[in-house]
Amino acid sequence: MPAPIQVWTWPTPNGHKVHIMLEEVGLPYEVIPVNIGAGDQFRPEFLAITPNHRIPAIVDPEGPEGKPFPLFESGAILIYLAEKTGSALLPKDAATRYRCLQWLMFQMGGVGPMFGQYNHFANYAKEKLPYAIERYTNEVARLHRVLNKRLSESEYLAGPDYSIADIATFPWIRNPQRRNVDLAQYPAVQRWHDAIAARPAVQRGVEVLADRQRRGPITDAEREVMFGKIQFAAR
Ligand SMILES: N[C@@H](CCC(=O)N[C@@H](CS)C(=O)NCC(=O)O)C(=O)O
Repeated sequence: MPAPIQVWTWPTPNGHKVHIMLEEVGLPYEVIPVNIGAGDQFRPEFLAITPNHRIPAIVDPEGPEGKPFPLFESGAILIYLAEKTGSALLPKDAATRYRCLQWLMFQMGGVGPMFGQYNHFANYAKEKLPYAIERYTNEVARLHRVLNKRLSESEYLAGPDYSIADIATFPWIRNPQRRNVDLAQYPAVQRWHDAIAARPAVQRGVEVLADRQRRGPITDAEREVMFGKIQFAAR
């Protein structure tokens, strides 16, 4: 039995990617909660693993050359865990593998940051700026259209099989009401979402730390931690 992988995490879409992946590949793992609304991401023990003070991060006690190995950035973690386990979730065939990486990068560089900005301006910002809300509403809709086109032509993002590209994207598509999106407008995305949501590993993954999930509007204290001086202090 391999030593458990430490997962420094919180129940957010980027955290869920890693929880789902670990459940899919069946590696043992130990969850270390990092309460990002309370400022745990700035604790020295977490900064020793990631200078970016964002979840998720992992420490594999049996990393390359058998040494403990810290890693941050959810996309890199998905690739690492797929390669570590030899999983077909990172396809072996060259063309499908690059297609998988292409859609993984599309999630990391497009879906995640743009949906995140939508959340910021529509849900977190005190001042509601119409230009910003309109821009990110349009971008969220555009990205759903791109996904819908791809998924009208292909069962999953990389091709006929479920892959780390789907694992990265799914947590951002679930709970569409948080982005004021009606998935019925994107029938191929809805079909894909429902297939992934039915997977037992996915159901277990999204339950990790579910009892710690933030409910209701953001508080002033959380806003200060996430967007105030603490966030931007030199470290
Ligand atoms: N590109 C990073 C993004 C990580 C990220 O933004 N994590 C958020 C939670 S989903 C976070 O830790 N936020 C804490 C903060 O903003 O202080 C990844 O995919 O791992």
